[in-house]
Amino acid sequence: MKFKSGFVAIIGRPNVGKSTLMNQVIGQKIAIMSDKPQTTRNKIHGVYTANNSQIVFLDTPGIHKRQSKLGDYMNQTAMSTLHEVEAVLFLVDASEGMGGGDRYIAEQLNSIKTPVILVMNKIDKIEPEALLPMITEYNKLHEFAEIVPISAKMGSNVNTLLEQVQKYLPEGPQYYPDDQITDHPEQFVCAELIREKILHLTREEVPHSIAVAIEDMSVEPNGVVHISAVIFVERDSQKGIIIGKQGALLKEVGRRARTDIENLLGSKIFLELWVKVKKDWRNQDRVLRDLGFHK
Ligand code: GDP
Ligand code: K
Ligand code: MG
Repeated sequence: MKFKSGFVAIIGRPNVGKSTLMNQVIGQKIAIMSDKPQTTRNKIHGVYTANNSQIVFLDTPGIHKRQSKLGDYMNQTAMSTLHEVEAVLFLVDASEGMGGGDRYIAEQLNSIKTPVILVMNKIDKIEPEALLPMITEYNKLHEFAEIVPISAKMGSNVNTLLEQVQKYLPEGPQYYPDDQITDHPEQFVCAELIREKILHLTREEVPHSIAVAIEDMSVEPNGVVHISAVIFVERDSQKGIIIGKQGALLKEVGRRARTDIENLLGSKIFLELWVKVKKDWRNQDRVLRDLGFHK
């Protein structure tokens, strides 16, 4: 049997469970998850190797309405990816029904030739009878190659989904070794884990105004990994929020991030966190490039 391989994009409006699905498939936490939209900013590659085939998943930033240069970047990244892949997984939240955001994406999909698999997620939250009318609605908007209901969180029917995806892979090389699950540098994942903790610990006004950059990551002679990270905010008031009363919030961010990063790297770490104000960074091309948002 010849080896099959290919790239598959996971798209869908924010919070439908794209990162949860990828983590479920890959079996390890690589894309950060939260209940706030726009958690994922870059494309994250997850690699799944099994049954004489390799699927490279691209977890795209959510497609959403234009707000800022960062928003534009995220839309472009998401749409341009769809032409480059063997199949598209269009994730929707079956527990919420079709919304304007889902409709918008389904319509965008009519401009690409790539097969689209409609993945109806969060079925653990609904009665099975609720699926059929929703499928009828979605079928009016696009001719889907397959329709697969799943629960990314519980792992239900995810194997069926993987089998369906494998059908669309052409013969191809093994791009990554068996044991590799992501092609992102560890530094990027560490920065994302720190950002995730801030999202979890702050309210609405902060999350979209932060970026995290790892300034230094080095191994000390005793094996401890020393990481120095900078949290960028847009305003002085946000700096105050992130630091918290007597540094309490930043300390908690560090405590939680350290646990996850130690699990990721498999070694003890020493984490230094700094908070810096970079005014209006979301609308500055140069700053975006420095932070790793490549165009
Ligand atoms: P993304 O923005 O599309 O990447 O969504 P996330 O993967 O970050 O998930 C958003 C929220 O939905 C998180 O709170 C997840 O725990 C939750 N979620 C994702 N998949 C499921 C599922 O299958 N069932 C349930 N009940 N919750 C889910
Ligand atoms: K999210
Ligand atoms: Mg995500």
